[in-house]
Amino acid sequence: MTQSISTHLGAFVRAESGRSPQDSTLREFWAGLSADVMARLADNWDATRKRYAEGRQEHYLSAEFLEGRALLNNLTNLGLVDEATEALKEYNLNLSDVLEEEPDAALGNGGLGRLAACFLDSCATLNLPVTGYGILYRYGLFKQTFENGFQSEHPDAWMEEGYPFVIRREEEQRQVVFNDMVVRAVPYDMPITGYNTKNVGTLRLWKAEPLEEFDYDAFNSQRFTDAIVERERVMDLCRVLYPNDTTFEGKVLRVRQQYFFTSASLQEMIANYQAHHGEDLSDFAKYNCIQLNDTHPVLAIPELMRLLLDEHGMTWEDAWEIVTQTFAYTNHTVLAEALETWQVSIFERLFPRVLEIVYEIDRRFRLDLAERGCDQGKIDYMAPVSGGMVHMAWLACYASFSINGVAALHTEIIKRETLHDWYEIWPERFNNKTNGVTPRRWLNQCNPRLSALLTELAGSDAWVSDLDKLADLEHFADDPKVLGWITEIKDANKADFAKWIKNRQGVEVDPTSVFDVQIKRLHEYKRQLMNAIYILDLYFRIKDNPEANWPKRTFIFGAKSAPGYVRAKGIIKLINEIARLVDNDPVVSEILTVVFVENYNVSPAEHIIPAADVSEQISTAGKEASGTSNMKFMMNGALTLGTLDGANVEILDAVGEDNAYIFGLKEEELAAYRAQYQPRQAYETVPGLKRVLDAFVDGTLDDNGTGMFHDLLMSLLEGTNWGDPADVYFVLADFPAYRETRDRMALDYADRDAWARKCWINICRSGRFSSDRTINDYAREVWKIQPEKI
Ligand code: CRA
Repeated sequence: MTQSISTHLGAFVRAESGRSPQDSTLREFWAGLSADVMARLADNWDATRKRYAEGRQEHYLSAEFLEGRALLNNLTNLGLVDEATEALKEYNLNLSDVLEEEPDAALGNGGLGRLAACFLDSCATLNLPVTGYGILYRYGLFKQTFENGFQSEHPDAWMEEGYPFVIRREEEQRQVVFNDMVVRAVPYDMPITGYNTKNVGTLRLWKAEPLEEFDYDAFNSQRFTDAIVERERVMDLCRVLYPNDTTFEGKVLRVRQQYFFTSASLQEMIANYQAHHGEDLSDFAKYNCIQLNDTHPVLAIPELMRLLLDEHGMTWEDAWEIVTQTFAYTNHTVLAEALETWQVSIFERLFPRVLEIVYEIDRRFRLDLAERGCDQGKIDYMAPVSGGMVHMAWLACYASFSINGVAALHTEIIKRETLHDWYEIWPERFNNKTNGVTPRRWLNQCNPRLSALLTELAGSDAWVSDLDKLADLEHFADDPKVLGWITEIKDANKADFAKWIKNRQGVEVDPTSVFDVQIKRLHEYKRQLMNAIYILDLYFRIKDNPEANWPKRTFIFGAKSAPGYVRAKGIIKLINEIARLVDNDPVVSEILTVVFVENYNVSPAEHIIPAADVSEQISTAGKEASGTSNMKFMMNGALTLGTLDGANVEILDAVGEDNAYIFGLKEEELAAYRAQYQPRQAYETVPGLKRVLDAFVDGTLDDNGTGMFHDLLMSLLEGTNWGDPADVYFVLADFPAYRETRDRMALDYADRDAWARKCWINICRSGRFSSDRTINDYAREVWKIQPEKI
């Protein structure tokens, strides 16, 4: 199809709305334009799928894909942005208004899910034969509202009104058998377009459906409810994404979800192999590699064994050989509470045969370790099954040929601690793959002003698919004209954000103030609480001395808390209370604004990040495996205010100490510090701290009688009744250094040229943090795949 968008747009919109375009809604224009895009990529998509099916492929198994919106990404990749803009003008519509109609596909919680989405984008752009497999959740991550400052959660029925970017492939359905039910797994495919390429990759999302729509006999004999209940039991499987970030949810339904999508995906891989390479599966690992995105898809290991043994008649030894050459495992966290373990009884109930296989893996593992001379204590600790639990991470480590962490520091920590015993026995399996983010969405699309400048200075847009090219532009750091442009661009982006947030939440922000941003899931280790304490302290300092020359600042937050994570919810309420306190003060509100962006998600991030001056990356050292918003901010010329944690370490390496603001205890210092740490002493002696912390409970701030703020205070000063020490995350310990560094940063902002210079160096040195670099490393070192350009 080569005709311009304007030729067809009216017809596509009519098909969506059943009305003339003049009477159609913006949403119907979005749907019509999206349908046009799908029509345009169909042939290449088909050709790509066929091509990838022939050779060696990588399969990315992930319980989460946080895709966000698709239309702008696809229009950009197909080179259709200008045409779409023109076509919409004929109806007096703006492309940006139409784009805002699209719901976010929020099939993920946070970094891990968004990473999977960035990876697929890079694989498409690099023409790599990679397919993503996940679950078509009917409800994505909950929608967040604030009710009187408290988080409240609402269902996100993201595709209920129709979603043009997935295609149901009825004919490729599979069956997944549980002990207590048999379900149909129906694939819904989402095309993943790449930049400057015809290749179109695939994200395959499985939906669970009953074998029969409902039991007609039951229905006929008036047992309506029985007929419906059975059907709903199956539909429950994919109903909702578990809203936990890192901490894990011990629910049978979650294990069911994991088995459901891994089994369906493996069946497809085997069928595809046999269609192209014959019945004999001996060479399966030659043509297939499977990346396990954390432990959520680890059931694929015993399930592939089961399929090879029971359905394809292989011996244990041959099957195990294939399995151990097929799987690679990525660890995303060192937080103990996130290492999934499941009760044996759950497996027994859902899939006894898989349990039998897990026990056999366990038996052989124990023999293997005994032969290596390990003592019984160590064997019991490392065994896949112990204490009535199946340890998914241990199973992953035993069966995978590659085990990687997601930033250099994180990989060192898993080698030294989390997975140390495995590292001792199989050091060659361990490798680092520092995360990355796609510069298409996170720079080219979300920051058109900066992108235009980069393209102009570089003389082409080649940087969009080769971000290292930005290094060639670094010399402009000494060009005052360019520094002026950088400042103008940032200011224009900040004005856009001001309009957007005013429209969304009615909040007024001053675009000339410093925009200081922390956006990420709400978790104690990420220390949004330390950020809040700083703001409250600043509030008091301004009250003490209103005449001083305080720089104007806007503090921006975006964060969802897991619904059951009470303390995280307390921190949300606290920040909202501080926002109110500041806003109600006639003096301080002239200088500070605190904005908590409601329902933070991928598309709000696209509005926030280009407008940021300061990127808050302040986790307790050693706790944030990588972080990925740190990279997005860097690309958009925000300066990092951070600890030496996760990928911050590598950002600092790239830009140098003059171009980042680093503070706080280092990971290797924490253990010794803990031995003598007395948070109460910090509370008594660090100037200003007592007044701030007392304000939690003395009536300055109101938690509406919930006791939440008292609990926050106690978590810092007393520890908890379940054995945590006081201030587990060293908030009060790092506070003085944080305050000093953050104050200094705000003052530095006044010299806009010097500031712009630092921004520019951050932008030009962000090449290493493109997910293209990460994916090239995986492709070369782990997956052993080559580009297959159609
Ligand atoms: N919560 C880490 O905490 C990391 C992402 C992606 C996380 C982040 O630091 O950037 O993964 N871990 O690697 C995780 O989900 C289950 O563990 C995350 O998103």
